[in-house]
Amino acid sequence: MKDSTPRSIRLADYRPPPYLIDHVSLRFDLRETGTRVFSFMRLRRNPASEVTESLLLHGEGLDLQWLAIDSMRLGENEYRVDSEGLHLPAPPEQFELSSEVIIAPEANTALEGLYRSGGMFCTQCEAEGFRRITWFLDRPDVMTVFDVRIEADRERYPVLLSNGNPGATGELPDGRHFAEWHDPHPKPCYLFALVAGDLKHIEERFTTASGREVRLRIHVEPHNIDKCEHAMRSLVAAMRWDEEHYGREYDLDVFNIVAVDDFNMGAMENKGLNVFNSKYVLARPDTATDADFQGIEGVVAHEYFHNWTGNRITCRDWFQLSLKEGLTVYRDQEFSADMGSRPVKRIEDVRLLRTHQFAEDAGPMAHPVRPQSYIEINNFYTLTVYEKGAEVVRMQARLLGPKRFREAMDRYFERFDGQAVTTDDFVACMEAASGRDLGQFRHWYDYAGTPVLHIQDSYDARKRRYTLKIRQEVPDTPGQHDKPPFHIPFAIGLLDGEGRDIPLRYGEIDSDGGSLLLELREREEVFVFDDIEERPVPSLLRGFSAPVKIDYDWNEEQLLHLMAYDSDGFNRWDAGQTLLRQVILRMVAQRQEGASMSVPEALIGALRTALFDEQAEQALIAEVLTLPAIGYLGDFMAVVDVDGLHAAREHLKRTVAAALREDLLMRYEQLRETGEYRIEAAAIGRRRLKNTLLSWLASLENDDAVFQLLLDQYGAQHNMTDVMAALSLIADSGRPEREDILADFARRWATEPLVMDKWFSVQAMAVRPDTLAQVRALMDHPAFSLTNPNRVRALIGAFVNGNPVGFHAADGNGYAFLAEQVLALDPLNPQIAARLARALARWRRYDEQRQQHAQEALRRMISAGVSRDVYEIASRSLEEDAE
Ligand code: B3K
Ligand code: ZN
Repeated sequence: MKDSTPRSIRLADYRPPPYLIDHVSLRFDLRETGTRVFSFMRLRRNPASEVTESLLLHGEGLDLQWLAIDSMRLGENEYRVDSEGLHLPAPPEQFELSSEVIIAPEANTALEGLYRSGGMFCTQCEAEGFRRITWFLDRPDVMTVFDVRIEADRERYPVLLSNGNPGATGELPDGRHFAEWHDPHPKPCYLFALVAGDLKHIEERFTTASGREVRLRIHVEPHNIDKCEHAMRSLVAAMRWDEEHYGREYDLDVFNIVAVDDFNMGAMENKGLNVFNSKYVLARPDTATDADFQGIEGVVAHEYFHNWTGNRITCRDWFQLSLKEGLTVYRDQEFSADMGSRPVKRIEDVRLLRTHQFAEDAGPMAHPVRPQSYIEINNFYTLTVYEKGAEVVRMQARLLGPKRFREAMDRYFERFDGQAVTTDDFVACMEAASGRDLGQFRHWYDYAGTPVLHIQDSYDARKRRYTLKIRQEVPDTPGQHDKPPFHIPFAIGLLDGEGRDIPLRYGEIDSDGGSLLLELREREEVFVFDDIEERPVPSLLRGFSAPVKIDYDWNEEQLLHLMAYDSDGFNRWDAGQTLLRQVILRMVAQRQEGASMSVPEALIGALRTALFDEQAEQALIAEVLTLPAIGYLGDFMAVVDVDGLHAAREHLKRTVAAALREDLLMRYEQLRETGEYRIEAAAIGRRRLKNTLLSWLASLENDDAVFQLLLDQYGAQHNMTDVMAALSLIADSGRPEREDILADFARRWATEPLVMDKWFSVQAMAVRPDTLAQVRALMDHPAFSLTNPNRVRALIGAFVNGNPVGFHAADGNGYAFLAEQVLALDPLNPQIAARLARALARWRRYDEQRQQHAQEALRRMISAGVSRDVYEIASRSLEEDAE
């Protein structure tokens, strides 16, 4: 083990910080090799702490030059430095600590702390990166006022940025210059940021609701200056939206965004200086797809919204991460729903949750929204903390209703502004505003696992009575068994034979003509509805009112009825998905028995009806025509049969496409792009539908007319969405033109790394026998680099997570490849290595032979002596109790 034996950090061990740091002044002397950091900070004993022994200031890899308390240099026997940091044996009640350290950003490939990306300096401090910059109490409940002075070569680093508002600037000897920054808002050090580089910017002025003038700037490398507009539009829209929906205004004179090429995740909400992965800033219609544009809008908003939910009110400790992340994801989801199509956004979010978070919640890494322990906090920036966390906020909003929820949020901002708090504090505001007891609801924060609702219904024609019996089960997860029942908001409707909602009443609750919001609290509950004239078709969990699984024995007729008539758009879509799932799983079983796979006529008819639905948004039709992912379907099998699932999906596509070929072609022609590219909901929906139809058609492998459509759409080069839709289908084909088209794309975009990422991904995701060999070969391509996380995700990540057939190949070569790459990456960037390693977490779901190969790969990682990050993932994946 590189780090001795990794130690678990536990929520139960939380203690307030022994000292507080009221103020810090930092001076950075940025150099190509060896950067000096001078720090002057005022500390005082925390009245809320009982600890009186020595003080530990976190620090890692700092080359200490000198240290002084109240201007008195300390001798070497007056302090101690170890792998955790700086220990001061008996510091005064109040003192100023000053120090100078040398750090090496030029050698920092982990991309945590201060590092180089391209020609610039930048930082990433969340969660614990600040300790790689200088000594500090690197924990979120220590909030400090920061003053920063940056000194650097004027020519190479004309732009010098930090948090807060700009102060003095000026010249220094030797061609150097400086800039000072003052951030009046006390903040935890994880929100510190610094950027220095040769950057160009676009600028906008924003006047807040109360009249404050804010200067907005987006800084990029000069050649990217023509790709910033969409990010700026998104920022302005987000600022307005937060004022209108939450009454939250921006609170500094400037707001800066910087795009950085080497970045471990999407972006970072540093106070007043958001640092972004360039993937979430740069976009032009010819370089970015609709999904990229929407990703930018969502991430720009997410980081901006953190200014209130995260920065002004932050987390007491990292176990409370969902306090800021779940809430901010909920806010950005609602923003995007308002900007585009609300039903489509909901479907996309639920698809992500079901496909990936449910898998996490059912595997060895399962953890509650508020985890109880971790080895490496960076491993807990998970779908559970983010996406399930957002669902937990959404359920509270639903239970309270819009008015009470807004009151609760107002109360939260009022009560906790400037503080570091807990998820309990948040729920307490919900309780206070609504007068409701959310004690049982808190289980959502404390227990892992996706609850399952086992539902049975019956209809008594004589009594005109319909009965729903619901039993909830929360599965065991590692370290958590026999969980109590949850408080679950459960929205339902009952459809009559004509497809209309039957008006419902249950006790005090009225369905308002449509849905009824039931609240489940018991392990088993029975709901009785009287005066029901005929056996209804139940529409369950409308709008996905809770992140649960439904176990109900649907028949085909019911699903077709819901697909056609449900007044809840989400459930109309979901009925189609359930039907598709049933059909595909049945086909897999047929294939396993050596029988031929059959596609029911009724399904083909329903898809045809959906195709010509005049009422529905085009994007929604596209969603209906999108097959459930292999990863999601696998969860419904005792042993995942990847090849069977792939074969069944393909066969289904081919059968439907053959039956509906003329209809698909006609609709495709109608939807072809003619005018100017527009990035707005209706146009995005149209492209989405058109390209979905194209993918159905492309399953007709020997159809030359269809293949010509792919070539034409690629050749038209109308916009990147259409180009990529065609390219990925071409890359997936066995046609001879494939190589020329791929080469053409690479020629066009050789100098645009983010576009080359798309080229890497389509090849890595192609289902072809030679894909793994191709991926290996592409690792030698000049555009690839193991030190850039985007490249790694685009090539290795796309193969491992986006190509189930290739990755889970029975010979184990995919798993061995993963182990090899994790071990190559780990010394460079443990966070990225650990992310990749997760792909093996659910190895127990596969057959014996694959299990053997997966275990070998995981053991190989552990025995190689890996980082804490990878160790935690690999060792938990192998634990007995894991699944
Ligand atoms: N808060 C950051 C994530 C930091 C991840 C550190 N490993 C981005 C976000 O969620 O907005
Ligand atoms: Zn966030």
